[in-house]
Amino acid sequence: MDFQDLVDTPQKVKTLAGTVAVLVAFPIYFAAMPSLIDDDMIGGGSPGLAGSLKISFNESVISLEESVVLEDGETHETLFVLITEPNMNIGYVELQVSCFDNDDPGPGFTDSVEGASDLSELDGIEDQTAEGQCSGGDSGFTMRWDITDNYTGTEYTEEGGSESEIRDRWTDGGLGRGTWAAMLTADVNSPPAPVIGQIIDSDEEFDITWTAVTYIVIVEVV
Ligand SMILES: [Ca+2]
Ligand SMILES: [Ca+2]
Repeated sequence: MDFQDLVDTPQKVKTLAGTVAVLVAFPIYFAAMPSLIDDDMIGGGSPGLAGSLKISFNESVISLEESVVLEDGETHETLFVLITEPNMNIGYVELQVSCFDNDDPGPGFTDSVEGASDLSELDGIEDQTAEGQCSGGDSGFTMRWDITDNYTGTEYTEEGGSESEIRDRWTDGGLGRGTWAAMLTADVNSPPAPVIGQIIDSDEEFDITWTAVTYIVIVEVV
């Protein structure tokens, strides 16, 4: 195929002209618009612009604590209204309920607690249920919702990415603002016949902690 074949119809002539125009326009475009080019596309030789990117997270923790004493079968609704600064993302939200049943006359009648979230006010976040024994150590239960996928808050460095890609990755998508609610139900166990002179276990105290870890992404050239 020679040049004549390329230009033997009006359509081919137009296509060829378009191709040449793009080839000419591109270097001018990049020369005129350096601010549109990602720093790491410029390559070596530009101190302060090229190199690895360090991604870190400036965290703020928002928390709410309350305690409640419940009898057997009694329920308690706990509420956590989460409002963030406009530029903050939510990494994750945790609900921790702890208890320690130490008011039985002897072993074998450990209290427990059940929990069910009600996130009907929050779009796009799944409800959870959990339960746990009040038996010391790792007692009660914890629910956790990851609002930003894979968020740990751990600093890292990256080669070859762009800042906008990184900022797109570290976002909560606007989820999680509003009222977080959960219902607790106590299961209090005590010996069927009270031992004379001993205290009967009739209730249990629950410590409730809501925690939201929020962050701002910081991207630096290193
Ligand atoms: Ca008990
Ligand atoms: Ca108890």
